[in-house]
Amino acid sequence: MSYQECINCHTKYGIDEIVYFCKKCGDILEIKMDMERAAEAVKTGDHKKKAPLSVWRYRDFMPIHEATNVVTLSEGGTGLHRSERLGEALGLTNLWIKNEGENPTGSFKDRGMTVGVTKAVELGARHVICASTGNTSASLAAYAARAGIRCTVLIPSGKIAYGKLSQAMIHGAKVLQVRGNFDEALEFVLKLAEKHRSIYLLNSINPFRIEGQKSLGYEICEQLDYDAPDRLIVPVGNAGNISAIWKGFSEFYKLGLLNKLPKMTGIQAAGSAPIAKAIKSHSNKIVPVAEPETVATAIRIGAPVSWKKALNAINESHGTAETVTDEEILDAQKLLAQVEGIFVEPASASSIAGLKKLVRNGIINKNERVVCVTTGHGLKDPDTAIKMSEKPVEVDAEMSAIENALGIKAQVAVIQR
Ligand code: AN7
Repeated sequence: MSYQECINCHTKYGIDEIVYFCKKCGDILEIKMDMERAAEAVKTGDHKKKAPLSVWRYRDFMPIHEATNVVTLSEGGTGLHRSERLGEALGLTNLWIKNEGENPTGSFKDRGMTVGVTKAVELGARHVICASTGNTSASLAAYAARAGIRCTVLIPSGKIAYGKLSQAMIHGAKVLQVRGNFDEALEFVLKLAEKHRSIYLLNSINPFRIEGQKSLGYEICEQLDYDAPDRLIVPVGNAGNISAIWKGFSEFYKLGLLNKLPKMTGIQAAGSAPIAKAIKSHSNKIVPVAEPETVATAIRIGAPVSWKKALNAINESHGTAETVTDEEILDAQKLLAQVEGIFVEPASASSIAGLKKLVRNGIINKNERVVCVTTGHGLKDPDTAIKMSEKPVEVDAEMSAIENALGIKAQVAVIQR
């Protein structure tokens, strides 16, 4: 049987107990997977027979009862794209992009929500809630709609990208725009879920979300034929994803499916980088940022809840963390879109911007096999994309005007017989 365990004092909790923080020490929890069940699945190859590459291919690795119907929109199974042209531009020979924008609501959050909302329904919850910089709310709203349960999302007023807001709204969530930042909104949902026990909390402190997201690590392993990359680069906000991906790789390692582990490398926006600062100063604690600021609104988070898990992932894997400026983020977004055809939102592009900086600084060497995770689709934030791109040229509806605009000479048509 799998169970929940405090990451600090290791107090154990049952898999069907609704508990968000350790009752003894207040720290966050993680799921300890049923290793016997997983090992059996590996031995028989059952997980591969069950489904194509996707979150639920790993059902035997998930803390969900066998009889439960899952709430799914076909998440995971995203592309791992060999990126030769981008690699060349950055001076790398073996670069890959794992593009999480290919998920049903356009971000990696769907991996966590399919498991989190399935668990919510399994526990009998009829109302789910989260605080969000945008993608979590879009995803939760969709999965709650799919499950037919009530959904409330708290978002920072005026600071989330329009695409994400439109998703939460059209899926019928109750959207509360809090006059404050994400960290403040999160404080409220934590208190609300403690006070009103019928409301089930689905922020990434909920360890069932992390279980879904760990499939990102599993999939990369499978897509690389069980030969782990040398390095995994991912944007970091609340730090759930980097922790989840590390959990995925570590579990496959413990199951004997891998013989090495990647260096986990977290990238944060310079204006909201408590984890990168802690890593750079060799500290085992973070100093929260009171007023986080960045164009990458998805990762505008000053007090990441999973900071301890993230520091552990980075340190244990001998990885690192780096900061990038807004300008570097936007340049990377454009570069990726124009040399690889992959359109991602600014927060996602921070992994590419970080890669560029780490290559430049000699931290990453040119032959490392690097996987960059791009976490969310570019259409989430069309305003930013339009602002930084070449403006469309308006032309008269005439051939000569169009040729003029293209800088090609008008030619006299030769009619061939
Ligand atoms: C595109 O939606 O926190 O480090 O509330 O949307 O796991 O928090 C979003 C985070 C990276 C950071 N890239 O992941 C939310 C939210 C994108 C994101 C992150 C987010 P974590």
